[in-house]
Amino acid sequence: MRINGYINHKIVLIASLVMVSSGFATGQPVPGDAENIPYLITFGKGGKTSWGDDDFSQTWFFQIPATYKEPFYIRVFDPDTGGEHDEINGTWNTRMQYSVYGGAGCFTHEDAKAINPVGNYHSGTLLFQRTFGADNRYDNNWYTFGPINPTEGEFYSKWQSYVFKIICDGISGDDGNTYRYFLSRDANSNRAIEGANAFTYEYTFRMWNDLENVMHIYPYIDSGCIYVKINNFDWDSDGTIMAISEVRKGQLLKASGEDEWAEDQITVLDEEIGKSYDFQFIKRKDFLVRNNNVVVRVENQYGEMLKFFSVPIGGVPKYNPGIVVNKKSVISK
Ligand SMILES: [Ca+2]
Ligand SMILES: [Ca+2]
Ligand SMILES: [Ca+2]
Ligand SMILES: [Ca+2]
Repeated sequence: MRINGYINHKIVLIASLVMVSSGFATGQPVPGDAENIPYLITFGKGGKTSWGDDDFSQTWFFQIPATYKEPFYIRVFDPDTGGEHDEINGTWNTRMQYSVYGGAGCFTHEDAKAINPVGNYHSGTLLFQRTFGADNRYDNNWYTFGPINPTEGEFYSKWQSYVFKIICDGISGDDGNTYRYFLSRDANSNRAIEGANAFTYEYTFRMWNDLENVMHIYPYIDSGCIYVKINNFDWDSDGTIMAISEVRKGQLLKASGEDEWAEDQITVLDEEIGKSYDFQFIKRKDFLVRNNNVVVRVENQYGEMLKFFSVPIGGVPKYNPGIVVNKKSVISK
């Protein structure tokens, strides 16, 4: 549908506001609804980085608005490493440890916000911990942590929210664990919490095994961002990675090959501040790269890591040629 730029912009803006204010039914699954990513993936620490996980650990945070007072649950789909969904290497011999943290420092400790599982990245108060190997009970099924009282989280006044952390560590073995999370009001089903969100600083995920699906992640551009450095790992030369915003039609990013990092840098435009980029992962079409796992992280000019939110802040950006870009911001690199 082609409509004039001004109206189109208004529609996008209204859609964005609706998404931000509702957050409902989209904020709770990890990966998020708008991302079209089948699974998170974490390998056992005996694995090879060439299979697509650089550090055998993945950390996610959940943000729950202080207005929500009821107990909640963190549900994990296919927490085991065996049977369906997971990626075998030889025989199944891998154990995954899930740790749920609340309390002071679970989010704001600097090691928790770093991209490598070193130092005190397990900061905060341990609420739950459970280790899974191959386990028929939870294969292709959900395991539920909780109930959790929202006030057991770390209160973060800037968001008027409580923040929790869940870490998945591949403590032994060499197989790949695919899994998903859901932040739920209910222990036995997935019921979203209005206004909640989830985020990570380093995203390790599985691509779809087909040629047509496009996968997305949405780094949030906070005020003060002048440029961002984008790193991706083990993309296996699987097509193209693009950055899109309302004022960026589709900028190709340098993409990695096998078992290597690629780094690229883009200058942030004024119009992009306070919103999210859409990073699109578009698989090559000449042959299917199977079971492609990739790691992505973004940092600003100070080396601070940007957050990937499951519900993109400001909504999913759509390029709009009707927006006049502030020329000053283009020149000011
Ligand atoms: Ca194995
Ligand atoms: Ca499984
Ligand atoms: Ca699994
Ligand atoms: Ca890969």
